[in-house]
Amino acid sequence: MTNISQYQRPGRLALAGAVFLALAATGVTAGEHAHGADETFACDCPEGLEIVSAPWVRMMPPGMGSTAAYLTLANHTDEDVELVRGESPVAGVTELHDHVQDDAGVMRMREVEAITIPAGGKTALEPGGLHVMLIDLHEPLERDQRVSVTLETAAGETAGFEATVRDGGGSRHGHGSGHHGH
Ligand SMILES: [Cu+2]
Repeated sequence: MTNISQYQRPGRLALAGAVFLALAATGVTAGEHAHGADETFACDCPEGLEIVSAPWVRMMPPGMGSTAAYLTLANHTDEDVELVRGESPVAGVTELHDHVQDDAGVMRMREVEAITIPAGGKTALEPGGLHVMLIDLHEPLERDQRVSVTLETAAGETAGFEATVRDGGGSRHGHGSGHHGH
């Protein structure tokens, strides 16, 4: 456990620290595996819900006050799971967003009331589509920083995980295209 300080500023995020401890305890190293759609990643998730892609947060240029988190969730239960809320200690406001095409054919993001993970299915949060919007960042995020994110279901259960800050590649539109309305 000597490496916590590499990822967390001491004393800053008790919740993030707790999640990190949980990650370490399970022996899962999230963020190291980009392959394998059915590989699972550490999550303090409700029964039947799993994270099946490495959660990540887009590294933004200096001065950008918001960014987004991405991951793929699998629902192994026989009922749809609806995510209705998000929270992160790094952001003043956390929202669930999607991208939709406007009348002029331009993709714009907007807040959605829920993100559904269908029974027996998967839902991908990825650039250009669904995402967890992190708004009013308290401090600029640093590359490889681990960001604690908690999602809440309509049933009031929570899915807590850590996402690693990394570059988004830049080839796909989305949060890198400068249309932030926040
Ligand atoms: Cu957004």
